[in-house]
Amino acid sequence: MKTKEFKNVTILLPVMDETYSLRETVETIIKENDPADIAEFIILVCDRTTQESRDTAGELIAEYGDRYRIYVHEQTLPFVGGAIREGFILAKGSHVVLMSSDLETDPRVIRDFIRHGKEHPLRIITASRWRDGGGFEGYNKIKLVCNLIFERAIAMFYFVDLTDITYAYRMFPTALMRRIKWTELKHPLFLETALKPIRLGVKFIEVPGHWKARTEGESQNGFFDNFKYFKTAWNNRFLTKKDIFRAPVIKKKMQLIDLTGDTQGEENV
Ligand SMILES: Nc1nc2c(ncn2[C@@H]2O[C@H](COP(=O)(O)OP(=O)(O)OP(=O)(O)O)[C@@H](O)[C@H]2O)c(=O)[nH]1
Ligand SMILES: [Mg+2]
Repeated sequence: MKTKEFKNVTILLPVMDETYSLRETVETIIKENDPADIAEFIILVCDRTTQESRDTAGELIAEYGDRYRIYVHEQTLPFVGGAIREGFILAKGSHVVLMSSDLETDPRVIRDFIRHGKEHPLRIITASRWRDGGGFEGYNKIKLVCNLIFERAIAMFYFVDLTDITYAYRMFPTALMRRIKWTELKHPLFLETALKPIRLGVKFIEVPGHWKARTEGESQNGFFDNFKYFKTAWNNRFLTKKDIFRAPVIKKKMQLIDLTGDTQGEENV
C-alpha cells in the first residue's frame, strides 16, 4: 500500500515518568493544529510507567476524549523501541509521528510536519537541531561535540545531506513503517527509523527543531548506551530492499478438500 496523500496523523507518545510534560505536549498539539489533521494520540505505557503518568493520561482522556481519539496502549514488546514498533502497527492515521513526552521534542514542530506532509506525503519529515532556527538548550557539552561528529560521519557513510539523523522526532507515512522489518527494541530503534528508509531511497525534508532538556523524570538512555548507535549504523549500511521489507503476506484462494477428495468450498486466507 502506498501513501498517496496526507489524511491525518497518529501521534505516538511513549511515557515512563512524565506528567505535566505529557500534558503540555498533547495540549500544544491540540491548540496549534486543525482537529481534522489529528487522527489520534496513542500513549504507550509499560509496567515501569509511573502511576502519576497513567493518571495524567486518564485526565487527558477525560478532558479531550470527546473531541479527540486519545488512548493508552500497554506495550507487550519490551523497551521504548518495542513500544514504538507496536505504535506503528496500531496507528490509524495516514502518517505517524515518533516523538517523546518529556518536551525534548518541541510539540510546536508538529504544525510544520503537517504542513510539509500535505505537500509531500511520501516523504519523511524530520526535525533537525542543527538547522538554523533549531538548537540545543541544556545539552551536555561532551555529548554535543560527539553528536556533531557522529552526525557528520553517519551522513557521509550513508551519502545523505541530512544534519540530524539521531533526533527521534519525525513524521512518516504509516504504510512505509508497517512494511519495514524492524530489529531494534531499545533506543537504537530511533536511529533505525532513519537508516532503513535512507537505504530504501526515501526522501526526507528537514525542519528546524529546538531541543530543550527535560525538567521532570529521567532519561532511560545512559551515556554509554549511545555507543550502541555505531553498531546500528554499521548493521544497516549495506542492507538491500529485500533485507528491509517484511515478506509479503500472500493472499490466495485455497480449496478445502475433505478426506474423500470432494471439494467443500473456498476460503480466502
Ligand atoms: N512506553 C515506554 N516509554 C519509554 C520507555 N523508555 C523510554 N520511554 C519514553 O520515551 C521517551 C524517550 O525516552 P528518553 O529516555 O528520554 O530518550 P531520549 O530523550 O531519546 O534519550 P536521551 O537524549 O539520551 O535522554 C520519553 O518520553 C520516555 O519516557 C519504555 O521502555 N517504554
Ligand atoms: Mg528524552
